Amino acid sequence: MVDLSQARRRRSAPVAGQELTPTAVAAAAVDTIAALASGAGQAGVAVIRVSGPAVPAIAQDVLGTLPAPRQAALGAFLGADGLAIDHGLALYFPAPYSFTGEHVLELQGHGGRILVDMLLARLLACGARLARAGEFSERAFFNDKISLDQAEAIADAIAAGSTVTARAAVRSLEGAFSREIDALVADLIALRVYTEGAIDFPDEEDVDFLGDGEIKTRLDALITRLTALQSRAVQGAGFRDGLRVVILGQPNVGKSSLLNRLAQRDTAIVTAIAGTTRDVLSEQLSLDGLPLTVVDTAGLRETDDPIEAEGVRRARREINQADHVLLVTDASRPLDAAEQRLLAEIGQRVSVTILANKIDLAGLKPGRHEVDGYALVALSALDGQGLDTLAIRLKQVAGVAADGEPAFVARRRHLDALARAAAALKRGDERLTIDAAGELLAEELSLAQATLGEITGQVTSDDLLGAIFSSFCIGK
Ligand SMILES: Nc1nc2c(ncn2[C@@H]2O[C@H](COP(=O)(O)OP(=O)(O)O)[C@@H](O)[C@H]2O)c(=O)[nH]1
Ligand SMILES: [Mg+2]
Repeated sequence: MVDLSQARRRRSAPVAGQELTPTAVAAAAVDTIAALASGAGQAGVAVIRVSGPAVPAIAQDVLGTLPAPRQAALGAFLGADGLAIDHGLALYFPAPYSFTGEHVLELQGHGGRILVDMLLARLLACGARLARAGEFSERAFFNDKISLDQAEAIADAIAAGSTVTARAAVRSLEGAFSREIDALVADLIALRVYTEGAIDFPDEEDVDFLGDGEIKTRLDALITRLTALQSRAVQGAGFRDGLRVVILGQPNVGKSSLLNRLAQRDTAIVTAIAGTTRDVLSEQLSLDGLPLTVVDTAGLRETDDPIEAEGVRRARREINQADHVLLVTDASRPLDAAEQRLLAEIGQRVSVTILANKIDLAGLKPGRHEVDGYALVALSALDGQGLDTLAIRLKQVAGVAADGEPAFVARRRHLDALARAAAALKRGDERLTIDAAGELLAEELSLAQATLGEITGQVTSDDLLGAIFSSFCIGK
Protein backbone atom coordinates (compact mmCIF):
# COMPACT_ATOMS: atom_id res chain seq x y z
CA MET A 1 0.00 0.00 0.00
CA VAL A 2 1.22 3.48 -0.76
CA ASP A 3 2.28 5.48 2.25
CA LEU A 4 0.86 8.98 2.15
CA SER A 5 3.85 10.35 3.97
CA GLN A 6 5.78 9.96 0.74
CA ALA A 7 3.48 12.48 -0.86
CA ARG A 8 4.98 15.08 -3.10
CA ARG A 9 8.57 15.50 -2.13
CA ARG A 10 10.27 18.74 -2.86
CA ARG A 11 13.10 17.87 -5.12
CA SER A 12 15.14 20.98 -5.54
CA ALA A 13 18.35 19.32 -6.57
CA PRO A 14 18.38 16.63 -9.22
CA VAL A 15 20.38 14.21 -7.09
CA ALA A 16 18.68 10.85 -7.20
CA GLY A 17 18.32 8.95 -3.97
CA GLN A 18 19.86 11.65 -1.84
CA GLU A 19 17.69 12.88 1.03
CA LEU A 20 18.01 16.59 1.63
CA THR A 21 17.03 18.40 4.78
CA PRO A 22 15.28 21.74 4.27
CA THR A 23 18.45 23.69 5.05
CA ALA A 24 20.47 21.45 2.79
CA VAL A 25 17.90 22.11 0.08
CA ALA A 26 18.29 25.84 0.56
CA ALA A 27 22.04 25.54 0.39
CA ALA A 28 22.14 22.93 -2.35
CA ALA A 29 23.28 24.11 -5.72
CA VAL A 30 19.98 23.96 -7.59
CA ASP A 31 20.92 24.59 -11.15
CA THR A 32 19.44 27.23 -13.38
CA ILE A 33 17.84 26.12 -16.61
CA ALA A 34 17.23 27.94 -19.87
CA ALA A 35 15.37 27.10 -23.05
CA LEU A 36 13.52 28.58 -25.97
CA ALA A 37 9.90 28.61 -24.85
CA SER A 38 8.36 29.75 -28.12
CA GLY A 39 8.35 27.78 -31.37
CA ALA A 40 11.57 27.11 -33.22
CA GLY A 41 12.22 28.74 -36.58
CA GLN A 42 11.90 32.29 -37.83
CA ALA A 43 9.35 34.42 -36.05
CA GLY A 44 8.77 38.01 -35.04
CA VAL A 45 9.51 37.28 -31.42
CA ALA A 46 11.21 34.43 -29.58
CA VAL A 47 10.79 33.90 -25.85
CA ILE A 48 13.66 32.43 -23.91
CA ARG A 49 12.89 31.36 -20.39
CA VAL A 50 15.44 31.07 -17.58
CA SER A 51 14.57 29.60 -14.18
CA GLY A 52 16.62 29.06 -11.07
CA PRO A 53 18.63 30.76 -8.34
CA ALA A 54 21.24 32.18 -10.72
CA VAL A 55 18.62 34.32 -12.50
CA PRO A 56 19.45 37.61 -10.71
CA ALA A 57 23.17 37.19 -11.43
CA ILE A 58 22.50 36.21 -15.03
CA ALA A 59 20.22 39.26 -15.44
CA GLN A 60 23.03 41.46 -14.19
CA ASP A 61 25.43 39.96 -16.73
CA VAL A 62 23.11 39.91 -19.72
CA LEU A 63 21.01 43.04 -19.08
CA GLY A 64 23.44 45.02 -17.00
CA THR A 65 20.72 45.30 -14.35
CA LEU A 66 18.01 43.30 -12.62
CA PRO A 67 14.67 44.53 -14.00
CA ALA A 68 11.94 45.54 -11.56
CA PRO A 69 9.74 42.53 -10.76
CA ARG A 70 6.93 41.81 -13.23
CA GLN A 71 7.61 44.90 -15.31
CA ALA A 72 8.62 44.76 -18.92
CA ALA A 73 12.02 46.39 -19.43
CA LEU A 74 13.22 47.23 -22.93
CA GLY A 75 16.92 46.99 -23.53
CA ALA A 76 19.94 45.21 -24.98
CA PHE A 77 20.81 41.56 -24.36
CA LEU A 78 24.57 41.78 -23.97
CA GLY A 79 27.25 39.36 -25.05
CA ALA A 80 30.40 38.67 -23.04
CA ASP A 81 32.13 41.45 -24.97
CA GLY A 82 29.51 43.95 -23.84
CA LEU A 83 28.05 44.27 -27.33
CA ALA A 84 24.37 43.71 -27.92
CA ILE A 85 23.39 40.25 -29.18
CA ASP A 86 19.82 41.48 -29.60
CA HIS A 87 17.37 44.04 -28.28
CA GLY A 88 14.14 43.08 -26.61
CA LEU A 89 11.95 42.91 -23.55
CA ALA A 90 13.03 41.39 -20.26
CA LEU A 91 10.61 40.26 -17.56
CA TYR A 92 11.74 39.21 -14.11
CA PHE A 93 9.52 37.13 -11.80
CA PRO A 94 11.16 36.71 -8.39
CA ALA A 95 10.52 33.45 -6.52
CA PRO A 96 8.07 32.20 -5.47
CA TYR A 97 5.74 34.23 -7.70
CA SER A 98 6.58 32.63 -11.01
CA PHE A 99 5.49 29.70 -13.13
CA THR A 100 8.16 27.42 -11.69
CA GLY A 101 8.14 28.92 -8.21
CA GLU A 102 11.80 29.85 -8.74
CA HIS A 103 13.33 33.11 -9.96
CA VAL A 104 12.35 33.35 -13.60
CA LEU A 105 13.66 35.63 -16.33
CA GLU A 106 11.92 35.84 -19.68
CA LEU A 107 13.76 37.37 -22.58
CA GLN A 108 11.64 38.30 -25.56
CA GLY A 109 13.99 38.88 -28.44
CA HIS A 110 13.71 38.60 -32.19
CA GLY A 111 12.82 35.20 -33.51
CA GLY A 112 15.83 34.41 -35.65
CA ARG A 113 17.51 31.03 -35.31
CA ILE A 114 21.04 32.47 -35.03
CA LEU A 115 19.97 35.21 -32.61
CA VAL A 116 18.27 32.65 -30.37
CA ASP A 117 21.30 30.35 -30.50
CA MET A 118 23.67 33.20 -29.60
CA LEU A 119 21.49 34.31 -26.71
CA LEU A 120 21.11 30.77 -25.38
CA ALA A 121 24.89 30.25 -25.66
CA ARG A 122 25.39 33.45 -23.69
CA LEU A 123 22.99 32.29 -20.96
CA LEU A 124 24.79 28.95 -20.73
CA ALA A 125 28.11 30.75 -20.47
CA CYS A 126 26.63 32.76 -17.58
CA GLY A 127 25.91 29.54 -15.69
CA ALA A 128 22.56 28.24 -16.90
CA ARG A 129 22.21 24.85 -18.52
CA LEU A 130 19.77 23.77 -21.23
CA ALA A 131 16.48 22.57 -19.79
CA ARG A 132 15.37 19.02 -20.36
CA ALA A 133 11.97 18.35 -21.93
CA GLY A 134 9.22 19.36 -19.52
CA GLU A 135 11.64 20.59 -16.88
CA PHE A 136 9.93 23.95 -16.28
CA SER A 137 6.61 22.21 -15.64
CA GLU A 138 8.36 19.62 -13.51
CA ARG A 139 9.81 22.36 -11.31
CA ALA A 140 6.39 24.01 -11.09
CA PHE A 141 5.00 20.69 -9.90
CA PHE A 142 7.74 20.08 -7.34
CA ASN A 143 7.36 23.62 -6.03
CA ASP A 144 3.61 23.09 -5.49
CA LYS A 145 2.64 25.57 -8.20
CA ILE A 146 0.56 23.06 -10.13
CA SER A 147 -0.70 19.53 -9.65
CA LEU A 148 0.42 16.72 -11.88
CA ASP A 149 -2.79 16.65 -13.92
CA GLN A 150 -2.45 20.41 -14.41
CA ALA A 151 1.09 19.93 -15.71
CA GLU A 152 -0.25 17.33 -18.11
CA ALA A 153 -3.05 19.69 -19.11
CA ILE A 154 -0.44 22.26 -20.21
CA ALA A 155 1.03 19.70 -22.60
CA ASP A 156 -2.47 18.70 -23.72
CA ALA A 157 -3.56 22.30 -24.32
CA ILE A 158 -0.52 22.88 -26.50
CA ALA A 159 -1.03 19.65 -28.41
CA ALA A 160 -4.83 19.98 -28.67
CA GLY A 161 -6.20 18.83 -32.00
CA SER A 162 -9.49 20.75 -31.80
CA THR A 163 -10.96 23.81 -30.14
CA VAL A 164 -13.11 21.61 -27.91
CA THR A 165 -10.04 19.70 -26.71
CA ALA A 166 -8.11 22.92 -26.23
CA ARG A 167 -10.94 24.42 -24.12
CA ALA A 168 -11.15 21.26 -22.02
CA ALA A 169 -7.39 21.26 -21.53
CA VAL A 170 -7.46 24.86 -20.38
CA ARG A 171 -10.22 23.99 -17.89
CA SER A 172 -8.04 21.15 -16.61
CA LEU A 173 -5.16 23.55 -16.43
CA GLU A 174 -7.32 25.86 -14.34
CA GLY A 175 -7.85 22.96 -11.95
CA ALA A 176 -11.29 21.65 -13.02
CA PHE A 177 -10.13 18.05 -12.75
CA SER A 178 -7.89 18.34 -9.69
CA ARG A 179 -10.64 20.16 -7.78
CA GLU A 180 -12.98 17.22 -8.36
CA ILE A 181 -10.31 14.77 -7.26
CA ASP A 182 -9.42 16.85 -4.20
CA ALA A 183 -13.08 17.05 -3.17
CA LEU A 184 -13.45 13.29 -3.47
CA VAL A 185 -10.25 12.73 -1.51
CA ALA A 186 -11.47 15.08 1.23
CA ASP A 187 -14.67 13.05 1.61
CA LEU A 188 -12.69 9.83 1.52
CA ILE A 189 -10.48 11.07 4.32
CA ALA A 190 -13.54 12.06 6.37
CA LEU A 191 -14.98 8.59 5.87
CA ARG A 192 -11.66 7.00 6.77
CA VAL A 193 -11.56 9.00 10.00
CA TYR A 194 -15.12 7.98 10.82
CA THR A 195 -14.47 4.32 9.99
CA GLU A 196 -11.22 4.17 11.94
CA GLY A 197 -13.07 5.75 14.85
CA ALA A 198 -15.71 3.05 14.62
CA ILE A 199 -12.98 0.42 14.70
CA ASP A 200 -11.12 1.97 17.64
CA PHE A 201 -14.21 2.58 19.76
CA PRO A 202 -16.56 -0.19 18.69
CA ASP A 203 -19.00 0.05 21.58
CA GLU A 204 -18.82 3.70 22.46
CA GLU A 205 -22.08 4.62 24.15
CA ASP A 206 -23.54 1.38 22.82
CA VAL A 207 -23.64 2.77 19.33
CA ASP A 208 -22.80 0.30 16.59
CA PHE A 209 -20.91 2.58 14.21
CA LEU A 210 -20.27 -0.08 11.62
CA GLY A 211 -23.88 -1.16 11.57
CA ASP A 212 -25.59 2.21 11.91
CA GLY A 213 -25.82 2.75 8.16
CA GLU A 214 -23.91 6.01 8.24
CA ILE A 215 -20.75 4.48 6.80
CA LYS A 216 -22.70 2.62 4.15
CA THR A 217 -24.60 5.78 3.12
CA ARG A 218 -21.41 7.79 2.84
CA LEU A 219 -19.60 5.01 1.00
CA ASP A 220 -22.45 4.68 -1.50
CA ALA A 221 -22.40 8.44 -2.10
CA LEU A 222 -18.65 8.28 -2.73
CA ILE A 223 -19.04 5.41 -5.18
CA THR A 224 -21.78 7.28 -7.05
CA ARG A 225 -19.63 10.39 -7.33
CA LEU A 226 -16.56 8.48 -8.40
CA THR A 227 -18.58 6.65 -11.07
CA ALA A 228 -19.92 9.97 -12.41
CA LEU A 229 -16.39 11.38 -12.46
CA GLN A 230 -15.21 8.30 -14.31
CA SER A 231 -17.69 8.76 -17.12
CA ARG A 232 -16.75 12.42 -17.47
CA ALA A 233 -13.08 11.45 -17.52
CA VAL A 234 -13.81 8.97 -20.31
CA GLN A 235 -15.26 11.89 -22.29
CA GLY A 236 -12.22 13.97 -21.49
CA ALA A 237 -9.88 11.21 -22.62
CA GLY A 238 -11.89 10.60 -25.79
CA PHE A 239 -11.65 14.24 -26.80
CA ARG A 240 -7.97 14.35 -25.91
CA ASP A 241 -6.87 11.21 -27.71
CA GLY A 242 -9.34 11.26 -30.57
CA LEU A 243 -9.51 8.30 -32.91
CA ARG A 244 -7.37 6.93 -35.65
CA VAL A 245 -9.94 5.69 -38.15
CA VAL A 246 -8.79 3.50 -41.02
CA ILE A 247 -10.92 3.13 -44.12
CA LEU A 248 -10.62 -0.32 -45.70
CA GLY A 249 -12.45 -2.17 -48.41
CA GLN A 250 -12.29 -3.50 -51.93
CA PRO A 251 -11.42 -1.28 -54.89
CA ASN A 252 -14.03 1.20 -56.11
CA VAL A 253 -16.42 0.94 -53.16
CA GLY A 254 -15.89 4.63 -52.39
CA LYS A 255 -13.17 4.74 -49.75
CA SER A 256 -11.41 7.79 -51.13
CA SER A 257 -14.74 9.52 -51.74
CA LEU A 258 -15.54 9.00 -48.06
CA LEU A 259 -12.22 10.50 -46.97
CA ASN A 260 -12.85 13.52 -49.20
CA ARG A 261 -16.40 13.87 -47.90
CA LEU A 262 -15.20 13.73 -44.26
CA ALA A 263 -12.32 16.11 -44.93
CA GLN A 264 -14.61 18.33 -46.99
CA ARG A 265 -11.98 18.64 -49.67
CA ASP A 266 -10.46 16.64 -52.49
CA THR A 267 -7.57 15.09 -50.66
CA ALA A 268 -7.63 11.72 -52.34
CA ILE A 269 -7.88 11.05 -56.05
CA VAL A 270 -11.25 9.57 -56.89
CA THR A 271 -11.84 7.80 -60.21
CA ALA A 272 -14.04 5.01 -61.47
CA ILE A 273 -10.85 3.01 -62.14
CA ALA A 274 -10.15 0.31 -59.56
CA GLY A 275 -6.69 0.56 -58.04
CA THR A 276 -6.53 4.37 -58.11
CA THR A 277 -5.37 4.73 -54.50
CA ARG A 278 -2.01 3.06 -54.07
CA ASP A 279 -0.58 4.57 -50.95
CA VAL A 280 -1.85 5.27 -47.47
CA LEU A 281 -3.22 8.79 -47.17
CA SER A 282 -4.26 10.45 -43.94
CA GLU A 283 -6.14 13.58 -42.91
CA GLN A 284 -6.48 15.23 -39.51
CA LEU A 285 -9.96 16.47 -38.88
CA SER A 286 -12.26 17.47 -36.10
CA LEU A 287 -15.67 15.89 -35.74
CA ASP A 288 -17.53 18.41 -33.58
CA GLY A 289 -14.35 18.75 -31.57
CA LEU A 290 -13.39 15.09 -31.57
CA PRO A 291 -9.93 14.89 -33.17
CA LEU A 292 -9.91 12.29 -35.93
CA THR A 293 -7.11 10.96 -38.04
CA VAL A 294 -8.76 9.40 -41.05
CA VAL A 295 -6.64 7.06 -43.13
CA ASP A 296 -7.54 6.12 -46.70
CA THR A 297 -5.98 2.97 -48.11
CA ALA A 298 -5.61 1.06 -51.34
CA GLY A 299 -8.47 -1.27 -52.19
CA LEU A 300 -7.81 -4.79 -50.97
CA ARG A 301 -7.57 -7.26 -53.83
CA GLU A 302 -5.17 -9.71 -55.44
CA THR A 303 -3.08 -7.86 -57.99
CA ASP A 304 -0.07 -8.39 -60.25
CA ASP A 305 0.87 -4.73 -60.18
CA PRO A 306 3.81 -4.51 -57.71
CA ILE A 307 2.98 -0.92 -56.72
CA GLU A 308 -0.63 -1.72 -56.00
CA ALA A 309 0.44 -4.90 -54.18
CA GLU A 310 2.64 -2.78 -51.91
CA GLY A 311 -0.35 -0.50 -51.32
CA VAL A 312 -2.46 -3.49 -50.31
CA ARG A 313 0.28 -4.61 -47.92
CA ARG A 314 0.37 -1.13 -46.36
CA ALA A 315 -3.40 -1.06 -46.09
CA ARG A 316 -3.39 -4.29 -44.09
CA ARG A 317 -0.61 -2.98 -41.88
CA GLU A 318 -2.81 0.01 -41.00
CA ILE A 319 -5.21 -2.30 -39.16
CA ASN A 320 -2.66 -2.63 -36.38
CA GLN A 321 -2.48 1.13 -35.85
CA ALA A 322 -6.22 1.72 -36.02
CA ASP A 323 -8.50 2.57 -33.12
CA HIS A 324 -11.40 1.83 -35.42
CA VAL A 325 -11.89 0.47 -38.92
CA LEU A 326 -14.53 1.55 -41.38
CA LEU A 327 -15.06 -1.35 -43.76
CA VAL A 328 -16.60 0.18 -46.87
CA THR A 329 -18.82 -2.05 -48.99
CA ASP A 330 -21.26 -1.59 -51.83
CA ALA A 331 -24.83 -1.21 -50.60
CA SER A 332 -26.21 -2.76 -53.77
CA ARG A 333 -24.92 -6.22 -52.88
CA PRO A 334 -24.36 -8.31 -49.76
CA LEU A 335 -20.84 -8.78 -48.39
CA ASP A 336 -18.91 -11.23 -50.54
CA ALA A 337 -16.71 -14.02 -49.19
CA ALA A 338 -13.55 -11.90 -49.24
CA GLU A 339 -15.28 -9.12 -47.30
CA GLN A 340 -16.64 -11.61 -44.80
CA ARG A 341 -13.12 -12.94 -44.22
CA LEU A 342 -11.72 -9.44 -43.90
CA LEU A 343 -14.44 -8.46 -41.45
CA ALA A 344 -13.71 -11.47 -39.25
CA GLU A 345 -9.98 -10.74 -39.39
CA ILE A 346 -10.39 -7.06 -38.47
CA GLY A 347 -13.05 -7.79 -35.86
CA GLN A 348 -10.59 -9.86 -33.87
CA ARG A 349 -8.16 -6.97 -33.56
CA VAL A 350 -10.09 -3.72 -33.45
CA SER A 351 -13.65 -2.37 -33.41
CA VAL A 352 -15.20 -2.01 -36.84
CA THR A 353 -18.19 -0.42 -38.55
CA ILE A 354 -19.45 -1.71 -41.88
CA LEU A 355 -20.34 1.09 -44.24
CA ALA A 356 -22.87 0.21 -46.93
CA ASN A 357 -21.94 2.92 -49.41
CA LYS A 358 -23.61 4.22 -52.57
CA ILE A 359 -27.16 3.96 -51.20
CA ASP A 360 -28.10 6.61 -53.77
CA LEU A 361 -27.48 4.03 -56.50
CA ALA A 362 -29.07 1.18 -54.57
CA GLY A 363 -32.11 3.30 -53.69
CA LEU A 364 -31.78 2.58 -49.96
CA LYS A 365 -32.39 4.79 -46.94
CA PRO A 366 -29.54 6.08 -44.79
CA GLY A 367 -29.36 4.75 -41.25
CA ARG A 368 -27.83 2.54 -38.64
CA HIS A 369 -28.29 -1.25 -38.45
CA GLU A 370 -26.76 -4.25 -36.73
CA VAL A 371 -25.51 -7.14 -38.88
CA ASP A 372 -24.14 -10.29 -37.22
CA GLY A 373 -23.22 -8.25 -34.18
CA TYR A 374 -21.47 -5.58 -36.24
CA ALA A 375 -22.65 -2.00 -36.53
CA LEU A 376 -23.58 -1.05 -40.07
CA VAL A 377 -24.17 2.45 -41.39
CA ALA A 378 -25.88 2.90 -44.74
CA LEU A 379 -24.69 6.07 -46.46
CA SER A 380 -23.60 7.75 -49.62
CA ALA A 381 -20.14 9.26 -49.78
CA LEU A 382 -21.25 10.97 -52.96
CA ASP A 383 -24.26 12.95 -51.75
CA GLY A 384 -23.59 12.87 -48.00
CA GLN A 385 -26.73 11.02 -46.84
CA GLY A 386 -26.05 9.04 -43.66
CA LEU A 387 -22.89 10.97 -42.82
CA ASP A 388 -24.56 12.29 -39.67
CA THR A 389 -25.26 8.71 -38.57
CA LEU A 390 -21.61 7.85 -39.14
CA ALA A 391 -20.60 10.87 -37.03
CA ILE A 392 -22.77 9.65 -34.15
CA ARG A 393 -21.29 6.18 -34.47
CA LEU A 394 -17.70 7.50 -34.37
CA LYS A 395 -18.41 9.57 -31.27
CA GLN A 396 -19.90 6.50 -29.65
CA VAL A 397 -16.74 4.53 -30.49
CA ALA A 398 -14.58 7.29 -28.97
CA GLY A 399 -16.69 7.14 -25.82
CA VAL A 400 -17.88 10.74 -26.09
CA ALA A 401 -21.44 11.95 -25.89
CA ALA A 402 -23.16 12.85 -29.14
CA ASP A 403 -23.46 16.40 -27.90
CA GLY A 404 -21.80 18.44 -25.20
CA GLU A 405 -18.22 19.17 -24.33
CA PRO A 406 -15.89 17.49 -21.88
CA ALA A 407 -15.50 19.29 -18.57
CA PHE A 408 -11.77 18.61 -18.58
CA VAL A 409 -9.19 16.53 -20.42
CA ALA A 410 -8.09 13.20 -19.05
CA ARG A 411 -5.44 10.70 -19.97
CA ARG A 412 -5.42 6.90 -19.95
CA ARG A 413 -3.35 7.11 -16.80
CA HIS A 414 -6.18 9.01 -15.10
CA LEU A 415 -8.84 6.58 -16.30
CA ASP A 416 -6.76 3.73 -14.97
CA ALA A 417 -6.36 5.38 -11.57
CA LEU A 418 -10.09 6.18 -11.37
CA ALA A 419 -10.94 2.58 -12.26
CA ARG A 420 -8.60 1.23 -9.59
CA ALA A 421 -10.00 3.64 -6.99
CA ALA A 422 -13.55 2.59 -7.91
CA ALA A 423 -12.58 -1.08 -7.61
CA ALA A 424 -11.11 -0.44 -4.17
CA LEU A 425 -14.31 1.28 -3.03
CA LYS A 426 -16.41 -1.60 -4.34
CA ARG A 427 -14.23 -4.13 -2.55
CA GLY A 428 -14.51 -1.99 0.57
CA ASP A 429 -18.28 -2.00 0.19
CA GLU A 430 -18.26 -5.81 0.07
CA ARG A 431 -16.05 -6.04 3.13
CA LEU A 432 -18.47 -3.80 4.97
CA THR A 433 -21.76 -5.32 3.87
CA ILE A 434 -20.74 -8.98 3.58
CA ASP A 435 -18.09 -9.34 6.29
CA ALA A 436 -18.82 -6.32 8.50
CA ALA A 437 -15.01 -6.00 8.51
CA GLY A 438 -14.25 -2.37 9.35
CA GLU A 439 -10.47 -2.81 9.18
CA LEU A 440 -10.63 -4.21 5.67
CA LEU A 441 -12.92 -1.39 4.58
CA ALA A 442 -10.49 1.12 6.08
CA GLU A 443 -7.67 -0.44 4.10
CA GLU A 444 -9.58 -0.20 0.83
CA LEU A 445 -10.49 3.42 1.57
CA SER A 446 -6.86 4.21 2.16
CA LEU A 447 -5.92 2.46 -1.08
CA ALA A 448 -8.59 4.39 -2.99
CA GLN A 449 -7.28 7.65 -1.55
CA ALA A 450 -3.71 6.86 -2.55
CA THR A 451 -4.84 5.86 -6.04
CA LEU A 452 -6.72 9.14 -6.54
CA GLY A 453 -3.61 10.92 -5.28
CA GLU A 454 -1.70 9.52 -8.24
CA ILE A 455 -3.80 11.68 -10.54
CA THR A 456 -2.95 14.98 -8.92
CA GLY A 457 0.55 13.86 -8.00
CA GLN A 458 0.02 13.75 -4.25
CA VAL A 459 1.28 10.21 -4.41
CA THR A 460 3.60 9.31 -7.25
CA SER A 461 6.64 7.32 -8.10
CA ASP A 462 9.68 8.94 -9.68
CA ASP A 463 9.36 6.55 -12.63
CA LEU A 464 5.90 7.85 -13.40
CA LEU A 465 7.02 11.47 -13.11
CA GLY A 466 9.98 10.80 -15.37
CA ALA A 467 7.69 9.25 -17.97
CA ILE A 468 5.21 12.11 -17.84
CA PHE A 469 7.56 15.06 -17.96
CA SER A 470 9.94 13.61 -20.52
CA SER A 471 7.04 13.43 -23.00
CA PHE A 472 6.74 17.23 -22.88
CA CYS A 473 8.76 19.34 -25.26
CA ILE A 474 11.74 21.47 -24.35
CA GLY A 475 10.91 24.89 -22.92
CA LYS A 476 7.65 23.76 -21.35
N1 LIG B 1 -23.22 7.00 -56.81
C1 LIG B 1 -22.23 6.94 -55.97
N2 LIG B 1 -20.97 6.83 -56.42
C2 LIG B 1 -19.96 6.79 -55.53
C3 LIG B 1 -20.18 6.88 -54.13
N3 LIG B 1 -18.99 6.82 -53.50
C4 LIG B 1 -18.05 6.71 -54.48
N4 LIG B 1 -18.63 6.68 -55.70
C5 LIG B 1 -17.96 6.53 -57.00
O1 LIG B 1 -17.31 5.29 -57.05
C6 LIG B 1 -16.10 5.39 -57.79
C7 LIG B 1 -14.93 4.93 -56.92
O2 LIG B 1 -14.78 5.83 -55.85
P1 LIG B 1 -13.47 5.91 -55.00
O3 LIG B 1 -13.71 6.84 -53.87
O4 LIG B 1 -12.27 6.21 -55.85
O5 LIG B 1 -13.36 4.42 -54.48
P2 LIG B 1 -12.14 3.68 -53.75
O6 LIG B 1 -11.45 2.91 -54.82
O7 LIG B 1 -12.79 2.76 -52.77
O8 LIG B 1 -11.29 4.72 -53.12
C8 LIG B 1 -15.98 6.83 -58.21
O9 LIG B 1 -16.45 6.96 -59.51
C9 LIG B 1 -16.88 7.56 -57.21
O10 LIG B 1 -17.41 8.74 -57.73
C10 LIG B 1 -21.53 7.00 -53.67
O11 LIG B 1 -21.85 7.08 -52.48
N5 LIG B 1 -22.51 7.03 -54.64
MG1 LIG C 1 -9.31 5.07 -53.37
